[in-house]
Amino acid sequence: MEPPSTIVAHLAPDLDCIAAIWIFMRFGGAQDVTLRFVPAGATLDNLPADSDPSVVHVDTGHGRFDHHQRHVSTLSAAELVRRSIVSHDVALERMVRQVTIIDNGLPSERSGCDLGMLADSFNILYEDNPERVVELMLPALDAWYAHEVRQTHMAHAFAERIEFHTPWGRGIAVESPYGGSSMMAYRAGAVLSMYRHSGHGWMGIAAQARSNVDLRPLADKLAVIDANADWYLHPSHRLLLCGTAKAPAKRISRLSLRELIEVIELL
Ligand SMILES: [Mn+2]
Repeated sequence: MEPPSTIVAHLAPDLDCIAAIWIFMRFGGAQDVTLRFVPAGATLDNLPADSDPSVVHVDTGHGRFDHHQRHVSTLSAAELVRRSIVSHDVALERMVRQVTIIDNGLPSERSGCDLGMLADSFNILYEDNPERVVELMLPALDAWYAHEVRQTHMAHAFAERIEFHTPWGRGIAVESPYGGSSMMAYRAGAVLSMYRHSGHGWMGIAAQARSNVDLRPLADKLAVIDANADWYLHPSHRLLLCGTAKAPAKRISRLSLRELIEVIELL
């Protein structure tokens, strides 16, 4: 569809409403759209929703991007917009599924990412300025999308994981442009999670918090066989890192993931 010139949303825009606007702006070519706000349920100038093709209503007005007349808990305004303008995007689908769950008040498995609360809270600060609320939420949605894109990449990389033996139990190693996810490794029963960040060449080894892993002997060994790399042993002895976004290594390891596994297997 052609990008709309005006998007009509409801006052005190919630996460669903803002996500619907965000999808139009980021995926539907509507970067320079004019936003208008009406009481929830109403339409712009009381004209029927969808009567003007350059004006879309999201989450209000009972038009094609409002879900309130449909009474289906698998729908939201964001989901209707996504279906109509984005054909295939796994990260976006994951994200909008959460928006729909939150919008319908269904129990969510994802407690950490409460952007619904953030939108509600901006509406406290900017009660009379819904446009400001949307403006502040857009980068948060960009960040959430980036997170989902990374999760999608990590899931692919995890499917290609290497499993190996350590003195403490199973190890899982992953190489990807985003490093690896120790959560994924632990969930799969690993006690040791290892990754290589293919872009920067950073490497890291993490052990489950409730384990008896001590990475000190490995750190000592690496200090000899990989002496030119900036390996850092965390005081807990459960984290051994050579380069992270927080502390980029000046000298990365020359070892490959396979070579590092061999060192661990020979401990
Ligand atoms: Mn909604």
